Amino acid sequence: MQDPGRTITLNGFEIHRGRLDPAGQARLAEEIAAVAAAAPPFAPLTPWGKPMSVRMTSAGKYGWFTDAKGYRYVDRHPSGTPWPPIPATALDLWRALASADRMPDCCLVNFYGATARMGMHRDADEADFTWPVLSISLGDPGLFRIGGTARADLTSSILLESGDVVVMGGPARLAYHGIDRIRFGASKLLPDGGRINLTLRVVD
Ligand code: MD3
Ligand code: FE
Repeated sequence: MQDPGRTITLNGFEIHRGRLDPAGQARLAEEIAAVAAAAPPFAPLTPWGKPMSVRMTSAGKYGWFTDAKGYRYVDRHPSGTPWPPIPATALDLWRALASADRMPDCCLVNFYGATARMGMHRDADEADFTWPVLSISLGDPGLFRIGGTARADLTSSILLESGDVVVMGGPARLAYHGIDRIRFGASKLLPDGGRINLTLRVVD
């Protein structure tokens, strides 16, 4: 283990604090700028017709998408172009912390502005829940809320900061989670401020 003092487990979530150093964070932010240039972020419509406050794009074979037809993975950006490749820095973290045997086929990129939030939900649109999900945080801190596998389970909160990496595997893979709010302006990493979260997923 690389720095055992900074790895903690909370409700089955493995949290690697500061796993990406500032140079790695800057490199990944540039790689994401290239993804956003090829596949511009958009605010997807929930099945209820309301735009999400988080803007999103994706990289890899599949991107996550929602509209009136519901939640699903799609193989193109709404513009019709295929999703760009997953950033190398994110794949390196997947190899080191999640699996060396199978690479992810989706990197969902979430952009949080000052008032963006993500309600409590489970990620269950993938085919095989034995693969973990890996999350990387960049920019402003976000207040992450973690529950159990039932919506009514008690929750805990933890602040995710730039460079933190979280692995959700085992029973935690189907736990409820969300982002209550971000601390806008606390980090100088991103030119426009705000928070970016990447989640790497095996979809097929
Ligand atoms: C636990 N994103 O994109 S990352 C999401 O910070 C999502 O943008 C949040 O929830 C964010 O779906 C939280 C942490 C996370 C991601 C996926 C999970 C936790 C998870 C999948 C299963 C269990
Ligand atoms: Fe999620």
